[in-house]
Amino acid sequence: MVDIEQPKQKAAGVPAVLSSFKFGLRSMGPVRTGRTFLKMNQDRGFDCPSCAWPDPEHKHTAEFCENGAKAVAWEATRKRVPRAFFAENSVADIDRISEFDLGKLGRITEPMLLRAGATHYEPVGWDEAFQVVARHLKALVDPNDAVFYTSGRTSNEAAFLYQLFVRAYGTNNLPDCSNMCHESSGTALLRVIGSGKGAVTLEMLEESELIVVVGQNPGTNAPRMLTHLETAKRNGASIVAVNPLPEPGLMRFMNPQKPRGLVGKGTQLADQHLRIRIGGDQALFLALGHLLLEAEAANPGTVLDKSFVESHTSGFELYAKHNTELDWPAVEQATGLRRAEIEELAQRFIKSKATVVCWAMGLTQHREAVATITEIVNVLLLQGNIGKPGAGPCPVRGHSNVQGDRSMGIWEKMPDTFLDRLDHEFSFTSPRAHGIDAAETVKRLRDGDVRVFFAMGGNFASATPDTEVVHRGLRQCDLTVHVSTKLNRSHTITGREALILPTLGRTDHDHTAAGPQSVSVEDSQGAVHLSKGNLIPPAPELKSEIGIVCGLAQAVVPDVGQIPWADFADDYSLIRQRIGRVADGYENFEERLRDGDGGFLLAHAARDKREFKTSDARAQFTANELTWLPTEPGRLLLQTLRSHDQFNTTIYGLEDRYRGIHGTREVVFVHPDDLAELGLEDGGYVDIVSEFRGVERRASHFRLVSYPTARGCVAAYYPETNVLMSADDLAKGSNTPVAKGLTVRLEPVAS
Ligand SMILES: Nc1nc2c(c(=O)[nH]1)N[C@H]1C(S)=C(S)[C@@H](COP(=O)(O)OP(=O)(O)OC[C@H]3O[C@@H](n4cnc5c(=O)[nH]c(N)nc54)[C@H](O)[C@@H]3O)O[C@H]1N2
Ligand SMILES: Nc1nc2c(c(=O)[nH]1)N[C@H]1C(S)=C(S)[C@@H](COP(=O)(O)OP(=O)(O)OC[C@H]3O[C@@H](n4cnc5c(=O)[nH]c(N)nc54)[C@H](O)[C@@H]3O)O[C@H]1N2
Ligand SMILES: [Mo]
Repeated sequence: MVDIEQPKQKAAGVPAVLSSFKFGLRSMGPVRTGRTFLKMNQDRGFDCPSCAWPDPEHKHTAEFCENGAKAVAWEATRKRVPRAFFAENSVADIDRISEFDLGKLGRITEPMLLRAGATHYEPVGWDEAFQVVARHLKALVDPNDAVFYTSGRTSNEAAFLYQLFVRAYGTNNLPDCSNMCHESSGTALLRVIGSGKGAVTLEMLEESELIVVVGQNPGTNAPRMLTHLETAKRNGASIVAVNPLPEPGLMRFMNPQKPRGLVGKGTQLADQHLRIRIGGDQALFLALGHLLLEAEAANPGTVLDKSFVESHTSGFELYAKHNTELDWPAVEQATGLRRAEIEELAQRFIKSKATVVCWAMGLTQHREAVATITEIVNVLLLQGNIGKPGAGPCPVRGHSNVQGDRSMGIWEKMPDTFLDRLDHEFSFTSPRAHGIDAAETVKRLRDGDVRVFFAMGGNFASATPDTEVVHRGLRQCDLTVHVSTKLNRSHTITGREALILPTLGRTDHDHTAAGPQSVSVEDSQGAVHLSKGNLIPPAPELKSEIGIVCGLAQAVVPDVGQIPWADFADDYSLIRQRIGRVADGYENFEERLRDGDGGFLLAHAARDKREFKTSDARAQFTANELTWLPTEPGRLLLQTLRSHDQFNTTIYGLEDRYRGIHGTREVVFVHPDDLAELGLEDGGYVDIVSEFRGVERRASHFRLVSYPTARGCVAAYYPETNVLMSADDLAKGSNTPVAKGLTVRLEPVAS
């Protein structure tokens, strides 16, 4: 039943614990629920397949959260999609099932093939499945007509072999979910601090005096982060939320890991909330930098870390000159904030000796995301807030191993230094021409220029912009292949031929001819550790992602280089030995895992030694022009975001408890004054119409929800709103599809 109520004032607590167990019991039953939840994020257990937030040394008890528990229960379900399902339902029938209901069908257990001209998938043996892929790939004159996508759950070992296979085949077409996620962070940070990775560890975060959480909803998307924010708070930190929405997780938190967090009022987390207008962050940080410079000029030697600026940075003079004048009216318009609010935040920066800025999709999925992130780094550099306890830039990654996949070479433009080592290690020559990213793949699909589309996990058909265009493009492929744990939309939008290759998940026990195997992952803060599933797999013949890649490689590129695919399939430590000789920072991988009792922290020059691997070995100040998103009357800025009951395109349920939404996802959150101004009413229905470069795109029939969002800003859930995005609307420099800050209008329709 649809029910809309007031948004919650606080997050987690008893409802979160109950919700985890309810979902667990429903999917797994009592024994499996206990067995699974107790092994999560534990020493010698499996890594939670949900978000990339780190675990404190992997030694604590029950470090799990409601949404991690849902991710696990979703994967560890007892349900299986039976053979009969595919015999009874044509692909067109399955395509009519919603993403939510597809996920509920259960785990897939055997390879399924859709033959050319057929209407139904049919079971097929592994060898035949590999031969189908080989037949298509070998027939291509140009390997670049094939595309190999990766989602961020793939383990280090599987990712490493997968990119090796793709490069041995002859292309760098390795787009990944990161292209749509933190690519802007990587691009910006690499440019200004010489590493694309965040420069803050868990311990550093807890020592911070000021933590600014910008464009991120940790209460839903990285719930375990709240525990660490709470600790930092107890250590004296102030916490500031910069967000168009008053996200309950940030406002008040009841720690479900602690008895006193289950009852009572919880911890007040945010000391200040700046209800920023969508796309106003660059203006905000420009203003903060301006205020810091002004305060330093008024009281020299009290605000900036002059010695850090002089010895470790370049570009300060230019930046300071550029930022002496500030157009306050423009800043207020851009941010929707009052000058006094910005000045209050500036005072917090001035007072703090150690500041961390965290961010996620609210910053990265904007046209000017790269400039915005470099603007944040400007402010951090002014006070020397990098490479010391309690300080630094902290992008919070999404998928549990998205950062590790990059370290392993999943990137369409991996540097030659990596490729040289790869070639040397395996005695072949990998291509040097850059491949295509996710946005470019969408464009190639649109132009009918992709022949084979292969996906290692994920749900490309739903996660990408311009849904109709992507679907049309996928249907024009000769072959589409998906390595997956469960059914999703990407399996029903098929090429002329299509394969579904089922695989083991993180929670499944992986036993090869050489015995039980573990894989490894790298979290958001650069900690690497082993992960080992403990549940009996859904079917005995199910292969791991590693087994699948090795099988494919033996069918497609058996003679390229010297690559012992069969040995790799049996013994994953052999893969780690090779990773240790190829991947940056992973030297002596296997030994360090052993010595570190299953985990270790990767080095990060800027974080550990204030060394910056930029062209002049200094961190870079950048002078950016003020950018923001003006709108015409009657137009609003739309952000597409996650509910509390989904993992990306996987829908766990129709509840967005913290925001007061029950039983539906087709809602659009609008400020009450905007509703009044537009002559719309809470509870009424509208079509959302986007207008990019004069082209209209429509998402039909959304219920209006009056909500305390920033003025002029509306929000609706992803992926239902991906139909509104354009494949040409991309972040400058990173090519990330713009998913926040779309110009839209709301057209009333009959309910
Ligand atoms: N349970 C669960 N966990 C997840 C995921 C999931 O779907 N479910 N997804 C995983 C993945 S892949 C990722 S990338 C992360 C995503 O984690 P988040 O980035 O937290 O995800 P979103 O829901 O996109 O939330 C964007 C936040 O930014 C705010 N925002 C939007 N526009 C702006 C803006 O212009 N300025 C500012 N300052 N704020 C803005 C929104 O109000 C919202 O709070 O979570 C990961 N973890
Ligand atoms: N409008 C809009 N679009 C967005 C975003 C947004 O905020 N707004 N966010 C973007 C972001 S941040 C991201 S990361 C992308 C996500 O894009 P993807 O990573 O492509 O999408 P997911 O929904 O995470 O993929 C889920 C599927 O992965 C498969 N899967 C799950 N576990 C495993 C496993 O262990 N192995 C394998 N092989 N498969 C598995 C399951 O079949 C499941 O259906 O979407 C992007 N798209
Ligand atoms: Mo993501």
